[in-house]
Amino acid sequence: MANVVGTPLKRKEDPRLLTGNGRFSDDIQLPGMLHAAILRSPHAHAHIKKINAEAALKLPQVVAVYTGKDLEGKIGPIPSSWLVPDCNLKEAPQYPLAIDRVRYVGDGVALVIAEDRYAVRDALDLIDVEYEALPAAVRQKEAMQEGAPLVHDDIEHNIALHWKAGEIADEVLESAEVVVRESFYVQRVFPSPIETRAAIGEYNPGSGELTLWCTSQNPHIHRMVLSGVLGISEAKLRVIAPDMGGGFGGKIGVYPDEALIGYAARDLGRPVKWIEQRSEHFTASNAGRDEVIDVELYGQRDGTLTAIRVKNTANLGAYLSTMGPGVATIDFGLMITGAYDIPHASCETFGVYTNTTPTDAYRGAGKPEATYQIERIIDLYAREIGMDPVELRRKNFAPKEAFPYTNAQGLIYDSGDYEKPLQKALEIVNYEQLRQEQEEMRKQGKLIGVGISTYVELCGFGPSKVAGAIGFQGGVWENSTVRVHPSGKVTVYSGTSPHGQGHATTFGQIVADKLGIPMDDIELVFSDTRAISMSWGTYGSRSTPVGGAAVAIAADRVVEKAKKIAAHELEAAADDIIFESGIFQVKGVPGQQRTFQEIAKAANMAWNLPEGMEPSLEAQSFFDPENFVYPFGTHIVVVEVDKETGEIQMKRYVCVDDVGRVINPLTAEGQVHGGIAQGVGQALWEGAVYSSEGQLLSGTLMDYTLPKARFFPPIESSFTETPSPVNPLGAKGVGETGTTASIPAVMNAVMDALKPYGVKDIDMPLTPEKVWRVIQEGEGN
Ligand code: MCN
Repeated sequence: MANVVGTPLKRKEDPRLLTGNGRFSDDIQLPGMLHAAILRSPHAHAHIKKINAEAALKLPQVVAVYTGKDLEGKIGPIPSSWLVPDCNLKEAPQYPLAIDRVRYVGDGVALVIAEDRYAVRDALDLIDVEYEALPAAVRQKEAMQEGAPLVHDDIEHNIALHWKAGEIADEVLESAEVVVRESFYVQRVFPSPIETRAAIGEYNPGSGELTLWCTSQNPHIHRMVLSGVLGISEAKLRVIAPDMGGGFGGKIGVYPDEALIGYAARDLGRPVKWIEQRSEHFTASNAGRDEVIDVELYGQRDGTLTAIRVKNTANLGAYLSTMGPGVATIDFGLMITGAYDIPHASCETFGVYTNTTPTDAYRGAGKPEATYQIERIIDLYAREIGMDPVELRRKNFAPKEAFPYTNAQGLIYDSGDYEKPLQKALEIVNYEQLRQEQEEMRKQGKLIGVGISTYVELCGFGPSKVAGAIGFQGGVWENSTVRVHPSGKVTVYSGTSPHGQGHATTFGQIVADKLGIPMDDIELVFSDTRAISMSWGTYGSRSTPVGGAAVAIAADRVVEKAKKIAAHELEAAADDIIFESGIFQVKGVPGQQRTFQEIAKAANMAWNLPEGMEPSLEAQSFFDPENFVYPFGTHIVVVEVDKETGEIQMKRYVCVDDVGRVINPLTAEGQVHGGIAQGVGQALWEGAVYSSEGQLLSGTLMDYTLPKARFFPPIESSFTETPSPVNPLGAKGVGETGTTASIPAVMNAVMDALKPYGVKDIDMPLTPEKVWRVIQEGEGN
């Protein structure tokens, strides 16, 4: 079998999951297992005066109660993994349990361990904590003001970091004929995977090994960080990510909870399980976004854009999360020019501590925010100079001939042809006609809007030396082993850690093509630090361009060795062996051939190998890409706004994405759909609401609206293919493109619909109430 790359194969993982044979964290049952729960602070900011756990400890099933003081000196603080340089970064220590002060609603105060999961929750209620409430800093701009409550006493104005990139000369700004200014708020949202977080620890006192099953998108990062926090050798700490019901960035982070479970399992010598409650998830799991973005776009009346100046004030929450500091700085600030050849750019980011749950990467991590501000301000600029928003975009696109293209902030976009998906999307949606229809409808009093976003995003981080230079406390390479068994069946080990993306299928396709064997002969192994030496996990849409590339390289190495064995058996030179569709054949001599399976057997038996060749057929690769990859595309949304109710209905959603070579069009399209759902969710429905005291008012699924399938029109998705030169697959990531592109596309559509009312911006989410108010005000009511 060959040529399955590019074919829309159904996901190989689904039959197992759909028939209930998945093994998620809560399915894990170990003999003698105890259950854990974490008492969390109800205050956003308070001193802990006293903790009395006597009543809880009297419950017969309760085994232990730990407080922050009990653990002092025994477990280290949880470090951030992205120490962005040159920004005066101030990292406040985050201990696994608060010691004398809680800093957000949800901050851990005590860990309770009991024989069963009911007793453990009963025990939580019996712990008496005396707090002295303190004023809270909640919103970032207010938290920076003189006199605002300090989240950490020694960090002035709550400023965790102040980062700058790019400078613009005064003459450039002064020579602009047009300046458009706007302040956008990309609100805080919750990743909300179907499965909440979980951890199960098991300690073997004989071997001194600790095994931790946890909902991690990157088990090796968990192992690396937790080995330091728990003071255990990486060789004695095994981290396994079981099947996972999604992550969306929320399971990248190394959390206090996982450290606590590892600690308790070791301390008590019995397995301990912790499953996060849904309501707990809202306050104890990292949130996404929460950035106030002030933008100024400069240019000429003819639509030539000359400069963009951006200030981002980011709410980092009470502590620096694993990736948090990098999201609003590097990920955001280097992408502010988007797909446009704007020669001058500058970005300044303030990262601010507040008494709220920490924020971290959430699908897109910085890129949706960067894309939002540029795609929104470009629409406002088009409006200002009376130009069609498509024309303005076209006029300023980084031209196809300029690739690899260096943007104003110094990033080198690997490959691009922005006109291609734009043209295709315009044709699909029939843009000219759509605009005419819109005019007609407006005359009839109907509010139809057309929104466009021509995005580019950065993903598939690499190389590792760049990661080091930008303060990432890890590498960004990937690792794979392709092991061929005597029968010719194959096990592939990959360091990426899929949790819904379909790597077993996609990577299987890559190997099937390389080795010319059926998909069913290939098994994939992921997510276990004992099986895979080292890796950096799944996030930043890196698995295909980096992990998939590592798989392809390892498979190529297998073929290289197999060719030598075939040449030896066929008494030919290795260069004369052609390998096609699983058959090794001597060039020009039909019939002189060996199958892949025959060579697999020969390699493993080692009865007749070339002189000096080692037995077996197995290869490993470590791939460190030379650059990031930059997928791009065009999303066009048509909406209708109901004048009477402010409700928004999406009439059409057309997207044309270019993610380089598409490995599996079906799973890739699934990724686009999922990404769009989360982006549209941000634009229209989702949003964390905090009171001025720091209480989360949207902490249940009754108060926080997640997108539902029925809210969407059919998504008309297609691809163009502009290969990436930075990996052997020519592939770019697709996991986040839908989110990045859709937020401004939907907003632009609604703002276009509301154009008759002169409104330029409304804070997301665009709830019917907000939209209705704008219409009422516009109509002079
Ligand atoms: N793919 C393809 N061709 C390409 C690129 C990707 O066919 N050129 C397909 C493959 O099936 C691949 C999938 O798309 O398995 C995603 O690949 P990639 O873009 O490399 O992204 P990752 O696998 O690294 O996944 C991470 C990305 C991110 S950052 C978030 S957040 C996210 C997402 O994936 N979270 C998800 N998609 C998710 N999907 C599910 N179901 N659950 C999540 O938590």
